Amino acid sequence: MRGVYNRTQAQEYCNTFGGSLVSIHSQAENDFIKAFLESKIAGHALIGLIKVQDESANQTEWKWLDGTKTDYTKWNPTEPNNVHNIEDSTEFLTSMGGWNDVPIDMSRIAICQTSCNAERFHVE
Ligand SMILES: [Ca+2]
Repeated sequence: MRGVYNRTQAQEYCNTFGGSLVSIHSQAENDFIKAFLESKIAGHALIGLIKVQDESANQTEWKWLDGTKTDYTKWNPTEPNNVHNIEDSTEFLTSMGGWNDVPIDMSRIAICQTSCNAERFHVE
């Protein structure tokens, strides 16, 4: 976790050490992220969930930047609400322990993960 970036910059930063913006696949992982952000006194942070257009189905879907399956979601109540129709990125709101869709250029602290299971979260 480091710095304040928009989504593109955040993912580029995570890529510099072979990682990606974090993906979350269970309540346990979500709880871990919440506790981690609380320990850093961080109110919110970008996670790796992005909205993409599925041309064939003519609809949008949420996908993780690391390519893993979207098998768990933890949207806060009334989210994703796609305010002004431009909310294609996702932030973790620490106080609520859930997610909010935000504009793609929204700058936040980045939470990265690496592919090494034993050292999944890169901390700075
Ligand atoms: Ca929203």
